[in-house]
Amino acid sequence: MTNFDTRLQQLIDAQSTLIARRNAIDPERDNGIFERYRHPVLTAAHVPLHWRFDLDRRSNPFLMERLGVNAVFNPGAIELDGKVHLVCRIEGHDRKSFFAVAHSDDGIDNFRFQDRPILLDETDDPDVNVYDMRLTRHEDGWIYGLFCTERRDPNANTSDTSAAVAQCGIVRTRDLETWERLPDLRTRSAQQRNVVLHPTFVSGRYALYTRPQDGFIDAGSGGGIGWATCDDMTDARVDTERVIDPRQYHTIKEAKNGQGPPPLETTAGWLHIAHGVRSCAAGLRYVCYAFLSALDDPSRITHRPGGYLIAPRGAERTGDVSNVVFCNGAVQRADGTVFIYYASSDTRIHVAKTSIERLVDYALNTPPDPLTSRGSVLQRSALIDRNQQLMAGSQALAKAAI
Ligand code: M1P
Repeated sequence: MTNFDTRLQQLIDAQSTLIARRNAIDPERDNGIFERYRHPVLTAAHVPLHWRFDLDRRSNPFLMERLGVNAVFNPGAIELDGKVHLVCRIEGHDRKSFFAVAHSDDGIDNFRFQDRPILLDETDDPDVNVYDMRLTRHEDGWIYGLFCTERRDPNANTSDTSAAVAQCGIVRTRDLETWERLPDLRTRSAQQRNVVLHPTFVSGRYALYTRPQDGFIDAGSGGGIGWATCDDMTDARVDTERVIDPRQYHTIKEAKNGQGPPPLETTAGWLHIAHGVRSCAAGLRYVCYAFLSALDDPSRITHRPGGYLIAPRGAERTGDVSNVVFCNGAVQRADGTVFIYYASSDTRIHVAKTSIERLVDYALNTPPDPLTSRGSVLQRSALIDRNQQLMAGSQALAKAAI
């Protein structure tokens, strides 16, 4: 065997072992709300070898990775034909992101990338970078993918090579194989990210969660999760955006926030997963949180459990952009199981398993953020008082006071 053959076999074996590895719930991180798994479900190392290496021994005798993959993260998620499909954000060594579909039978193990990356059609204003697709199975029969399209800011000085404008790109598909590009969403806001299509018509119109913002990074005077409606997704324009979930001082969403996946329909209301961002000495910290809105009016928030639902833990804390968890994909299966796909530190994808019943309980019964330290102590004292009464009558419960 030549070095080339030996290396190729090693690469194939390592990737096969990685893909076949069974994941397991991590018992040390049990909070009753969801289960985390020990290993990420997708990483850069899962990307097929023939997407990265030139496999021709004549042109690549050292079997080098010619088109490296830096990260696989922020997937949209959907169940199709009984399998869980993730439309992942893949970022190459060149910093460009693109989309590719991976699927798994059970939503936890053996995610494999399909065919080849998605080659999106362009609009008249070509995208420079695309990322973070939200997949919505709409009641009109289409699966829509709303994503961020980023281009250089046309008004930036020549010397400014980082100013960008983010807007919402739109595609639709029926099978995750053929994608029809539609015109970008038009709003009155300078920038848009994290735009998500609601799965049902609301008063006969398409409804969108938006995230108006002034600048590329800063929400500025904008920010918050907005609500807008439009008549037609093939020419999507909104006149007004109303902020339904604003940023708030000294909370997990102080700097900015954004809707995650399309909300899940439950008997108690629409269950939303979103991300909130705050500033700290280490930079921006991204966590996921949840809220519930009314079934008959998804823009009316009825319950706001305080604090975060998912924050980065352990190895999740580090990566390309550390201290980040971000979720734009979740799948609700027929038996009520919910898989929340979240990425850590803009580097890899994890799954958390829960159920609709548990998420609804969480949303209905987790107290709201009291907004002050004193309020927080009063809230916790009330819990302690109730528990002490219970513990006084139960030896088993009394052991909890260790
Ligand atoms: O780097 C963290 C996240 O930053 C952006 O999120 P937001 O629009 O809320 O600022 C996005 O670029 C997202 O992809 C990224 O994970």
